[in-house]
Amino acid sequence: MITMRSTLHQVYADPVGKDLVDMLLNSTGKSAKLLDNPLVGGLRLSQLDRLLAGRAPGVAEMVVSLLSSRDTQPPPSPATITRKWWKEAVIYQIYPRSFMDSNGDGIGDLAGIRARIPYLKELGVDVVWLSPIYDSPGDDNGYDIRNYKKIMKEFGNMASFTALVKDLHENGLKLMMDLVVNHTSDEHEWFQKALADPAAPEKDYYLWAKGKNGGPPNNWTSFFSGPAWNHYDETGEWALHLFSKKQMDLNWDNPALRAEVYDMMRWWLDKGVDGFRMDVINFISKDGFADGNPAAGEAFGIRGIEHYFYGPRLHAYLQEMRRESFGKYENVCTVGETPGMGLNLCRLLTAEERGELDMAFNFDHLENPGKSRMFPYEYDLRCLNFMKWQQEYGNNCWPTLFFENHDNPRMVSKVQSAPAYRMVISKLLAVLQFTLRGTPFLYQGQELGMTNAAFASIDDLRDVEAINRYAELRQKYQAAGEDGDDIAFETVAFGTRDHARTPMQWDDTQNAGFTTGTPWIGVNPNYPAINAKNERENPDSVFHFYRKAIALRHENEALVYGAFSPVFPRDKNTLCYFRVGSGAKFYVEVNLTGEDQKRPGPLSPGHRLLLGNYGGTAAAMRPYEANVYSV
Ligand SMILES: [Ca+2]
Repeated sequence: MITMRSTLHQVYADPVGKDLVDMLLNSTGKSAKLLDNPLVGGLRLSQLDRLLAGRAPGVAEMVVSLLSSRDTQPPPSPATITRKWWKEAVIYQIYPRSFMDSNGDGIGDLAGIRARIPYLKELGVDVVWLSPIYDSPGDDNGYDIRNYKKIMKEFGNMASFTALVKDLHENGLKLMMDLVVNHTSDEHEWFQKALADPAAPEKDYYLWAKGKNGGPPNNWTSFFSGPAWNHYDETGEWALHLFSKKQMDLNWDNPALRAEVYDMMRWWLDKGVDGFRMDVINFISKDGFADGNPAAGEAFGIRGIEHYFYGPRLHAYLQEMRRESFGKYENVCTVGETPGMGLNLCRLLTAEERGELDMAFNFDHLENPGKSRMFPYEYDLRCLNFMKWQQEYGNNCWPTLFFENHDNPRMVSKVQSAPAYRMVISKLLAVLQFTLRGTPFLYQGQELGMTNAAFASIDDLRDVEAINRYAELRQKYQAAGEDGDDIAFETVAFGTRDHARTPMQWDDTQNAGFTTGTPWIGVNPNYPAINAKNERENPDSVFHFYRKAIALRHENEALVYGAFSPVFPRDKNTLCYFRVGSGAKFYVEVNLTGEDQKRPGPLSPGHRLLLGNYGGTAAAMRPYEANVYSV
């Protein structure tokens, strides 16, 4: 039991305590080695604030409160791994708005996706995950849902959805839908009913509170800038929105709301959906509306998060969700988007015997320690924390392997902003994704080595997060009497999610073959060189490397279920490991740096190169060289 008298060592010995400390250290770029110092490790929580010279009041109390009121002990790892289809699958994320436009309105659509099924087959993926395609006013590009049982009109209708499911299934592909149930659009009929009649049962589907001193109920901030509350004259109250002003948080403590969500999930499962990716699913349980801790808010860039990133009823709601929806169906796969959840928290969410989710996305590896997406820096691959997840996640849990998604700039551009080694780095990412333990998730265009866009002005951006952040930064500079427009733009241009949302580059015709009309967001001007048509014709392309890597994984069980054993772990410049199982053995060596590196271990005549991003080996490992051998 963790109390204010516990030492930092005792906190770190608690699995969830370890996650919390790691998260705090990571956000400040410090290492857990700090705790090896007995003077630090022996400190009691009650002494923490004095140590930090009063910079973090209330943080110790926050840690005690979380650790004493939540599950903190994941079940132990069993000796064997259960076989599941989704552990063997490769999942491909499509951002429908930017994938393929079939009717020339400049917006990708379901018929466009259908037309590209042969491309997905050629690449060799098994599952398509669609970012939201539900009816939405589009304030956050579909993550603000107006009607859960209707298709966004720009994307098609229920007939085009049914046709897509049929074609995917006939081609041996499964379909994973995005499930956005932490919030709805303010245009959802539930919210509209709540505004129209405060006595309507739907009012209690959302989170309302009275204001304080003429302002919002507490000091929480929204992920998309500004306070996390809107005031409504209709009700005389404030309603919570952790994201945009049009994304209203749902009240999961209301059983009627939960029943509506499960009913909706069954409705989609009955239509043949094979799985769900669940948007910010760990935020659904809130522990009341007390003020957020300012120091924690500073560390995580968001105030109030300790009240909902690991809420008191999270596990209960996920267990109930499984029982009431996807648990009633065969072979459904679920993956949670779980920001802020560390390794042990993810173990609690995904250990098989707990009956919650199959997999979770942890985002720690997407930024270097102490760095954030919104501040320019070059990503150092030596900071990849995969080892921990490969070795400590347990046989009852299964990792996700990903570098890109619709919320993050292109990984190849993060490593090198002017990617001289674009093809080499893109292929290195494939080597890791397809030879480590876990389920690989590709994001559209990653298999072509697509790069960040060069946005010239704020008018080029579409992302609500970036546009709000820009306005906030400008205001800050103006208030300080400075002209900061350029700095404000450069900051958001570096980290904007729009880098991942430029249209898929199909060929070298106008608009990269994405649309015959005007695309909703500009096409990356490098499309005449980087496009699917070129790459399919070139056997050394990034595309064919991904195709071969996917095939290698599909043909070799050892790369899925085989044991993972690292070698030369003290060499920080390279990452080397064996995968062993089913009578096969593979050796993987990766140079994580942009310089030549001495090979940490010798290759013998028994090492046969199967896949390598230089097409052969040399005496030294060249910049970002990555090779897979059979041994
Ligand atoms: Ca269209």
